[in-house]
Amino acid sequence: MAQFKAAFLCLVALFTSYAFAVAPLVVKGSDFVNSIDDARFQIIGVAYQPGGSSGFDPGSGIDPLSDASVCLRDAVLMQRLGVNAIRVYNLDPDLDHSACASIFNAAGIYMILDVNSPLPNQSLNRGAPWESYSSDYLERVFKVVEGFMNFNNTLGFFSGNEVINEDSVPQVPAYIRAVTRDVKDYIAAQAPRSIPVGYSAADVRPLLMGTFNYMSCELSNDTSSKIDFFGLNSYSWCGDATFESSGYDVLVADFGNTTIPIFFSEYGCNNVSPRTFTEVPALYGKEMTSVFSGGLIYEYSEEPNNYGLVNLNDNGTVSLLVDYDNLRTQYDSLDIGLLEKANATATSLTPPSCAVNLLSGTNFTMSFNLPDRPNGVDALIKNGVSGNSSDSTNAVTNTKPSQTVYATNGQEISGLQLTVLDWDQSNLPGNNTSGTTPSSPSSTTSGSSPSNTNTAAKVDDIKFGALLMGALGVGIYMQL
Ligand SMILES: *[C@@H]1O[C@H](CO)[C@@H](O)[C@H](O)[C@H]1NC(C)=O
Ligand SMILES: *[C@@H]1O[C@H](CO)[C@@H](O)[C@H](O)[C@H]1NC(C)=O
Ligand SMILES: *[C@@H]1O[C@H](CO)[C@@H](O)[C@H](O)[C@H]1NC(C)=O
Ligand SMILES: *[C@@H]1O[C@H](CO)[C@@H](O)[C@H](O)[C@H]1NC(C)=O
Ligand SMILES: *[C@@H]1O[C@H](CO)[C@@H](O)[C@H](O)[C@H]1NC(C)=O
Ligand SMILES: *[C@@H]1O[C@H](CO)[C@@H](O)[C@H](O)[C@H]1NC(C)=O
Ligand SMILES: *[C@@H]1O[C@H](CO)[C@@H](O)[C@H](O)[C@H]1NC(C)=O
Ligand SMILES: *[C@@H]1O[C@H](CO)[C@@H](O)[C@H](O)[C@H]1NC(C)=O
Ligand SMILES: *[C@@H]1O[C@H](CO)[C@@H](O)[C@H](O)[C@H]1NC(C)=O
Ligand SMILES: CC(=O)N[C@H]1CO[C@H](CO)[C@@H](O)[C@@H]1O
Repeated sequence: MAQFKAAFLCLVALFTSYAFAVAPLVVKGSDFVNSIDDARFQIIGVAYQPGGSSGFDPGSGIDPLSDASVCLRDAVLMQRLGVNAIRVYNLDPDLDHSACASIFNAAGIYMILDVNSPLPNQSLNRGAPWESYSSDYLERVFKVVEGFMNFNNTLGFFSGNEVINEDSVPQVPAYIRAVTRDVKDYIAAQAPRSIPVGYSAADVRPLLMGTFNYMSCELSNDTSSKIDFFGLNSYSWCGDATFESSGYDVLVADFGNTTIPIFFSEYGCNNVSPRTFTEVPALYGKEMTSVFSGGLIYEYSEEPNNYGLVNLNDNGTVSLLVDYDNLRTQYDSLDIGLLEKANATATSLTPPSCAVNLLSGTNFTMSFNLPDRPNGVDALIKNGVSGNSSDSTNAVTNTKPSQTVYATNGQEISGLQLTVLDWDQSNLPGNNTSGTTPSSPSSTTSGSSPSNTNTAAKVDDIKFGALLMGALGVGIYMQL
């Protein structure tokens, strides 16, 4: 009987490890670490917003993580590329995301999720944050948390994206800390584990360090308002730049004292096309990994602003672009051992206390007085909101995408398949690749043009469009 029971438990264990891949990550000092084995985790990621920032249409019943067949197709191509994380911006909290979350989990890919959207009352208004900081707004935010808090591959939430810039009023930082506080209090009251919450900043250099210090310091009278990690949207390395010419050296010096994880929440300048991603070896090399925890390339799918790694064709097929091959080549050459090495100094750092001498920048706030919660929000936190929350991760049984995928040479790639990772595994470059073409699959086409060549989009146009949307955007301020 005991033997039978042991065998049965073994089977259960096998099944469990088959179905559920990644372990939750936790923040320790300035590192993300695996909660099971304490290995350091660095983000090798891509921004994932098929349809682009303007494609978000909650009435349509579709968002980037709602269609399992699309998620399977993209997870397989991302696994093959070598990524271990995606960032998803605009989510409809009324949809069921469990199938997609389970697919990315099985692929060993974590999710970083923005709780806001560009629609009215779904993000802070940088001109008058007190108008948008309402219980309706926070209920929507909590529903996003509710929809993702049960998945072990939820790496974290962004409580804001590029809210602070030259046009934001001085009160904005206090409101971002207030939203961060409310999200963290909601997680503490309702989620099965502590999930990190961070802020994603535009690279507006005069405001950057003030923003970072304001958000990451310890406030003894409002402890949960401190961010757990900081994302920087940085487009300062273009073409064959260097560590110095890109200003990455300045970032490393400026952020050298960080007590929380920092990473590029968007990067990948496209002024020079095709992109060869020479910043990738710099970001994951010795000079930067002591301060940065990787980054997310902007962006998976080709959209009007020309940052795509793949073309999502109207007929459901996918065409890989040369940037996909170039990025994969760069990822494949990374020293994974270096990336996973934990550093006892880094993991034991504690944040500084908030004080005005940490702050800088013209018109940057000097006040750590945070707004009180709007009426009714305490009750939302205490009682929970009714989001579309799946209890847990499902087993992924269908591993073969139904869509055709074309290599950069136009040939169809056959044999594409999701590799379901073992428990406690996340994806790594060079592992878990699938798919071949009739001609040599490994020939990279670096140097040739993407099939849909367009000249690189004008950075300022993109920025303007994104600011108009009032939320996410490609923060392109190369003020070196
Ligand atoms: C999530 O991680 C915990 C360990 O922190 C583990 O006990 C649990 O089984 C995991 N759940 C899934 C669905 O993988
Ligand atoms: C969850 O989403 C599914 C479709 O995505 C929908 O049919 C269902 O009604 C939603 N449930 C709730 C509680 O919103
Ligand atoms: C936004 O929220 C405010 C305050 O709750 C409300 O008065 C206004 O009608 C809302 N606007 C939209 C477009 O929903
Ligand atoms: C980092 O901390 C050291 C020691 O406290 C200090 O001298 C230095 O100015 C700090 N650097 C930055 C960029 O804040
Ligand atoms: C370890 O972490 C500390 C604190 O962040 C940093 O100063 C140091 O350079 C790191 N060492 C290595 C080898 O990365
Ligand atoms: C789908 O569309 C792409 C891009 O227009 C085209 O190259 C491909 O041949 C089409 N495939 C099918 C099966 O229609
Ligand atoms: C600072 O704020 C003042 C008063 O609102 C304004 O006149 C000035 O232009 C601002 N300066 C900058 C650099 O934004
Ligand atoms: C909380 O502490 C900060 C920093 O010490 C201080 O500036 C702020 O006035 C305090 N807020 C309240 C409500 O006491
Ligand atoms: C996975 O990747 C690591 C690091 O690149 C490599 O050492 C290892 O051999 C790979 N494993 C498999 C099964 O390909
Ligand atoms: C089949 C296969 O290649 N599996 C690998 C997938 O990636 C993980 C982590 O990178 C490896 O441990 C597996 O061996």
